Amino acid sequence: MIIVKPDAVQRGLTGEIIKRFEARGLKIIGLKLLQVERALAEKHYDVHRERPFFASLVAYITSAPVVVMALEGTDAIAAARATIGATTPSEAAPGSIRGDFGLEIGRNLAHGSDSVENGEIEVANFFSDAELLSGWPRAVDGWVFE
Ligand code: DAT
Ligand code: MG
Repeated sequence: MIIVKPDAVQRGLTGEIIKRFEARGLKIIGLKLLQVERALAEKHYDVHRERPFFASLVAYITSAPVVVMALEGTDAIAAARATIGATTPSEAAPGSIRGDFGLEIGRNLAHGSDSVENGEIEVANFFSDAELLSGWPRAVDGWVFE
């Protein structure tokens, strides 16, 4: 589960960010633009509820539209998180999304689930079953997956 965060959408980086996951071979099974409501934001960031930055995290993710994306593929969690880069953009590797486009932790452009289990929970929080096309036959699959 990927979120192209409000700063990335506002900066016109949505296409650039989607492109990186798509080019890597990850298969898009869900994609939409939405304004995150406060309740959904608090649910999404529930593990951080007791952290001092929780309020600013909720304010940030609800501040403007986001693009959410559900991806499928070999080691999708590890691959997507490497493509996103380290949490603090100023420390993220060049070539990663955060390393190429960001500086501050509170404007770190993209979210990626940290486990398959959390990914499934997050996808269910953001998408209805009807909005997901799991396992659609992509023409290039045989050239991406062995
Ligand atoms: P990631 O987004 O790399 O998975 P995370 O799950 O640890 O990082 O934290 C979620 C978000 O919370 C992160 O993208 C930015 C914010 N955050 C994390 N640690 C923070 C900190 N020490 N100060 C401010 N914001 C923080
Ligand atoms: Mg995280």
